Amino acid sequence: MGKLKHAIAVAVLTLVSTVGLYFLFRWMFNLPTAASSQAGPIDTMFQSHFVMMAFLFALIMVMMLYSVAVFRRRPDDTEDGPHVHGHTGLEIAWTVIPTLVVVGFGIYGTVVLGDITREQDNEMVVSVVGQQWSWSFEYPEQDVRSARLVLPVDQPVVLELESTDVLHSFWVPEFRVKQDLVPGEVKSLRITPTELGSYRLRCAEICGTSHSAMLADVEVVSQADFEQFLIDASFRYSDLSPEERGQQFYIDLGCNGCHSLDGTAGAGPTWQGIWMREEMLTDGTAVTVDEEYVRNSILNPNDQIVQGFNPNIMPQDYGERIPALEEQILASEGAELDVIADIIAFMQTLDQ
Ligand code: HEC
Ligand SMILES: [Cu+2]
Repeated sequence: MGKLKHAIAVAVLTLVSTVGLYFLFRWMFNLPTAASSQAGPIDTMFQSHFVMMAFLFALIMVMMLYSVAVFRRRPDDTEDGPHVHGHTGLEIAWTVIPTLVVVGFGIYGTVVLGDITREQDNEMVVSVVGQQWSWSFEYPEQDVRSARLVLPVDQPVVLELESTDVLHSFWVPEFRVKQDLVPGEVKSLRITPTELGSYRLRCAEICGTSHSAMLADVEVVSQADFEQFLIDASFRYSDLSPEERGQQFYIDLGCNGCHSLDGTAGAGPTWQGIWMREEMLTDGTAVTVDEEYVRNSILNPNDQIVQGFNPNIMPQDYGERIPALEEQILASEGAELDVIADIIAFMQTLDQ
């Protein structure tokens, strides 16, 4: 075979391997759904890197394996191989071409970075606070706080990221972009979500023992659903009086399913006139409905059973649900509330 034939064979094998490897890489490093307008240029850049990686890997491997196979020593060949003293043209080529490719990728990356971080028209501001180990969100223009990030589809958003303690990193893989949160600084990140759906925000910077649990729900919703979210989220327990809050908890925690307010019988005793009422218990003792008794009745419902009622009817999990609700309110409203104290305040308004 002449030199040209070898060159053609290597070129064809390299081309075929490049295409094969490119699809292998795409399959191996399969990217999640692209859900923001920033994802487009980033994915194109990813693909171009995959092409380059596939080509370089194919080029080296094909040349090496081809030489091993085709130019191997034959049994009767005892001659030395020819001495090669270098090839100036080749050396210039393999210096200049990679330099141009690397510089080219550098310029390309800079252009894409400029593209995805550029200020857009009509941006909505959302401030994001990361702390060990949770996220909270505030919509300053709408005066709303939330424990999940809800974004209207196709609306350009600028996130203003702050950390209260250590480094964290804001990363929603479907949006592609990622930004570190640096204590003492406000970092910004631009996203225009383009696909309705539910995503997961995860902290991408090791930040302590519960780093892996530093997650938050992200929802991309229609403009109408976003308006509804703002209405729902602008309701704040901390804006109500303790008595009003207690009434709200009575409904939100489902107490109203079993405890009436008007004296009618239900699965549990009516709350009409409950405060400071004398209650007969199934163990024969009498008790006054005071703070201690109410707390115990909620947290340990089977401890003291009111005569005429059954144990195991009242849910046993308020000891977990109430602290969870308090934590949720702390995250979304920044207010430290005592749910049971508010329920008691409500009970005190329910005289005969
Ligand atoms: C599925 C029904 C059910 C739900 C829901 C329920 N309870 Fe009860 N509750 C009962 C029953 C039955 C009793 C009576 C047995 C007992 O003393 O545990 C009771 C008793 C009580 C008592 C003692 C009442 C008295 O008259 O001495 C308090 C206080 C109480 N519940 C508070 C609550 C609160 C607060 C909630 C909501 C956070 C709630 N309950 C939700 C069924 C329920
Ligand atoms: Cu973190």
